[in-house]
Amino acid sequence: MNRVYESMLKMADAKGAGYVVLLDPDKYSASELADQAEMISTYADLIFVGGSLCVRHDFGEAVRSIKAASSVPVVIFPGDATQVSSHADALLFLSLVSSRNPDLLIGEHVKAAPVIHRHGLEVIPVAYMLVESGQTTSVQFMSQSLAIPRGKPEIAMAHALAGQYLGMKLVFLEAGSGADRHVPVEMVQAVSDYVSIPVIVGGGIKTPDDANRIARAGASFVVTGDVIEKSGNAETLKGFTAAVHSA
Ligand code: 1GP
Repeated sequence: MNRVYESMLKMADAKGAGYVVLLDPDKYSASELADQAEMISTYADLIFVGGSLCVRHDFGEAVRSIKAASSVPVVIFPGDATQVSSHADALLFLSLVSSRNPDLLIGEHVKAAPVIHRHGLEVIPVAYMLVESGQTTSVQFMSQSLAIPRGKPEIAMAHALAGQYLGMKLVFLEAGSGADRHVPVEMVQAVSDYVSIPVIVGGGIKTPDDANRIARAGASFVVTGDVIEKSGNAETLKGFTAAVHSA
């Protein structure tokens, strides 16, 4: 029942780091979603699906069309407890460990758990951490939580280790979609060196060079969303994939 997680571990091992593209259903029409998923899955190792809100589509329907067009695993990266679908291969069970908001630490999870169980979805528990990016991102506003200061890697390290001790399988360092500044490379390095579970880094990664430096600092997975939405074409994807895998 850990099929996707096991394949992520093997992927990170074999390639040094995996390249993930986030598809936020609200950014596309129904037909664009399928086209994007098909193109992305030619280059990326994984597709994450989710967003702070899902106002344009029925979430389950969006996941179904992405999955039908994709040749790589499709993993839900949920904005809230309503973003669950049996069409995905797995779901990131995110606990926002950087917050002190009980709803985001356990409350949404209680609402989602019976639905996930009914769907028989693979669940991957994740220590999700919001890192200061210099602006108010959607995730920061929606979670109404404080981000970890950029210059305090030791705070990020302690949160990541606490997540690991609680049994979480991944750490996710998040600057927020469209952030001006991605998570500092020094913080990625410090957290990756400190914990023994894989580290995912996303938010504000705009160039293949950024992605390469983050992977070289120890990230097991690098996520981009915004840059593919804005300039999304096969060449951009190819550049990011090569940069992450060559790290
Ligand atoms: C957001 O980490 C993801 O949750 C991706 O961020 O859209 O800025 O690439 P971007």
